[in-house]
Amino acid sequence: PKVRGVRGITCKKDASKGVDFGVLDGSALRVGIVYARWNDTIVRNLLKACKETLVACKVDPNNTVEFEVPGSFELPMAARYMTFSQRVDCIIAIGCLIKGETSHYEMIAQAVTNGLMEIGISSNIPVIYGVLTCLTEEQAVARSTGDDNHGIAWAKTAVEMGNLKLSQF
Ligand code: DLZ
Repeated sequence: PKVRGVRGITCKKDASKGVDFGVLDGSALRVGIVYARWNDTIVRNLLKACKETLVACKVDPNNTVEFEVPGSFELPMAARYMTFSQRVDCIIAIGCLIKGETSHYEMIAQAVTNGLMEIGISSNIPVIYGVLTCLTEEQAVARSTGDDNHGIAWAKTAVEMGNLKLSQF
């Protein structure tokens, strides 16, 4: 099936795995990225794929700004700081939570998920949920490397949502 996307771009829907984003043009966008240092190797791979995809979608690297924070729990606060300036059209929050032996993981995952959604809704700036929540390190590696590197989809989602935001004003 075909569905109408933002600004008349037609996107193909792939029933098996989310959405084919079609041709994305992010040349008008200012993009914020916040990322966590915990699980650094994983996060760096996600960040790299994300930034490469933004460029492939014509986002000008001079129109991006990055904040680094210690862990995923700090991502919502950093995203909130980024919204204050109103100088970004979308924000991508990148982190990786890997389950340990206690309930800490569930607590942080829930707080971060709710926090990021709340910041997007309250600021009118779309916040892309780029946090891997994995049971094992192997799961995290699989989702941060190769064609299944989730940073690719997060960048495309940011461009689509940023354009949607711009089209509302
Ligand atoms: C403390 C902690 C733990 C145990 N695990 C992770 C993790 O897997 N991924 C992550 O991004 N951060 C982790 N953190 C750090 C917290 O996110 C946070 O930085 C600290 O609790 C300080 O607020």
